[in-house]
Amino acid sequence: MEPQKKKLKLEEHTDTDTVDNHHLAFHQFRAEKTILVNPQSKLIAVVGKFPSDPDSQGVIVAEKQPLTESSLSSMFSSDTKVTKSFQNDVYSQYILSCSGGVGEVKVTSVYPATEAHVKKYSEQSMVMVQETPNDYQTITKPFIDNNPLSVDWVYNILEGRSEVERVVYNDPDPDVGFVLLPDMKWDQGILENLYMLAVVHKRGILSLRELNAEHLPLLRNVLHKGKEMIREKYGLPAEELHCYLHYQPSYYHLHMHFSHLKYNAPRIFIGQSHLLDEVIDNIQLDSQYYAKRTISFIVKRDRPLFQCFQKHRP
Ligand code: M7G
Repeated sequence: MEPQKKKLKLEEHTDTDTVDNHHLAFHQFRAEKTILVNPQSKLIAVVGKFPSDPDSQGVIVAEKQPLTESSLSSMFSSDTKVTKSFQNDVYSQYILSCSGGVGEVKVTSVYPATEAHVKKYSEQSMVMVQETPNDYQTITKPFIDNNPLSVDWVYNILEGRSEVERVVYNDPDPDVGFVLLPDMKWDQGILENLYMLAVVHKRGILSLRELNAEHLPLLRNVLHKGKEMIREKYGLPAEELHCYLHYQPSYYHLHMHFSHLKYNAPRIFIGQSHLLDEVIDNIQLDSQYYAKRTISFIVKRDRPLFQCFQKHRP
């Protein structure tokens, strides 16, 4: 026998209809409890009831629609309200309030952009590279000397020319000091997406590869003071934070990333990130640890660095 379909709480005028053909009357739904909020998936789930059926509960899972090419015309329309968050060198960030159902969009712009920027932001397949100490000297180091993305934006931060009001902490010591501020990728809206950047004052330390025992006081200072300042400013305890370095970085001026443990931060995965705690420990065991070891890293296939590796190690 056909199971009897329950009469659900439908739009008022369809009270006698079944669920198959009609919308739920969302305007009548009373959310009682939020059971999941996922800012990264832009998703919320709630449990609640329709007052006209107090014996039944419903779960509603709501998810924002992703942006598509058709969203662009709304975004770039003259009706869009534009609010600037910050500008540093060629980089700037805005909140666009768009019509046409697109809503609020966080926008990062690079203008004017070089070909290297276009490649950095383009979708590409990834490849794994094993970089020996000799490869570093003969391939990576010459690449860095000739082709790096400009770090003028870093100097603007260190010298107080840009993002001054965004700085959370500045230890001006030339050897162990650093500036802590929100990463361009975090709009400071949702704590679970916390993504902070610590940029060291000392110049000339290109990356993880160049770290040794001489840098231990600097690394410890960033780790401990950075966590303390994030707790003070955002109330987030140290044990809910990641602190790590990327290898390879995009910008060759030493910097560290702090992110919320719940945040699936950009390039947090194996082959790209090195926990600062472990970096310190490795250097304590052997000052030349990062000079001597082979380091594997994942890089986009079209990035100029991978092309250099292909040229030298076809
Ligand atoms: P990376 O590991 O060198 O490169 O990190 P990635 O972008 O490939 O991860 C550099 C970090 O600096 C990134 O997380 C960027 O989002 C961040 N960043 C880059 N720029 C140009 C700026 C900027 O102008 N201001 C701030 N606050 N962060 C930036």
